[in-house]
Amino acid sequence: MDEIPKSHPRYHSLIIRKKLVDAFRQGIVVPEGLIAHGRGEALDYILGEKTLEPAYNAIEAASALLLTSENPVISVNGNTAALVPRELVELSKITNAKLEVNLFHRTLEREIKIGDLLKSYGADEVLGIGSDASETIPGLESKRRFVSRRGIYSADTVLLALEDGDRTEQLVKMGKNVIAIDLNPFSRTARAAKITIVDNVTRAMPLLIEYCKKLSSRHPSELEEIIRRFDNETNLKMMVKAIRDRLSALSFLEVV
Ligand code: PTJ
Repeated sequence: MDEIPKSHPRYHSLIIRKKLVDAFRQGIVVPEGLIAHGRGEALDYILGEKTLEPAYNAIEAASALLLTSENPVISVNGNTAALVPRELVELSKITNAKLEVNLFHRTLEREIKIGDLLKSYGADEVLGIGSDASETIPGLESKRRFVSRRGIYSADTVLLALEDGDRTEQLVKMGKNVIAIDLNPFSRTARAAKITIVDNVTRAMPLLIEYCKKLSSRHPSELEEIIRRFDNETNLKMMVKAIRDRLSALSFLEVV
């Protein structure tokens, strides 16, 4: 593929596309993942491709929750492995969270490739591969239902990104704290999660790392207060308002 010139006005966006297409060619991302990215890209365009205030609040609460959880797990799919492999591993180390591969379009070959990719970035262990995913999430029919006993099955907190709503809802029914990263504030995942970060995973993950580092010296009671103060529904409403304001600001395009 041709080099993307740094001077291109949409350089960052093109780099993200390239990462996904390369990972698709390597068998890490599925074609459906490229379509899902297109939806995300459109939403991100409306956000102005930047992290908005409500997302910062959600990132702070999510960091506090990860730091106070006993068995946090970071769920990894094809798109997140392609976009933020280094950050997934770094966040898992800072928060003592396990990494688990959990795919909608599940094949053993992809699980192994994603596991190997994370290990190449320094992960010591990657759960959910092959027979390790021996437990089942009740009430779920997709192949996402197969999870690791030591991982998502017994987790108190699960961080996931680019997810379909079904599994989020079932994880919540299992009593888990779900932290979702999803550019779509209207999705079932966004509404079902305890904390939803409406932001691009490529911006949200480095910020989560930064906030976890910053908050790690705080007393647990302070972290619990941050979590207690956060209300997902209110935060999503603030996000929708921010989107509405952005669209109004763009209304100079209106044809009268
Ligand atoms: O790798 P697999 O087999 O597990 O499959 C992964 C995909 C992404 C194909 C699967 O989870 C899927 O179909 O997801 P959905 O239902 O299309 O949901 C993806 C959600 O993520 C949508 O709400 C998108 O707006 C959002 N999204 C897309 N790109 C990003 C994003 N959110 C945050 N950051 C992004 N870069």
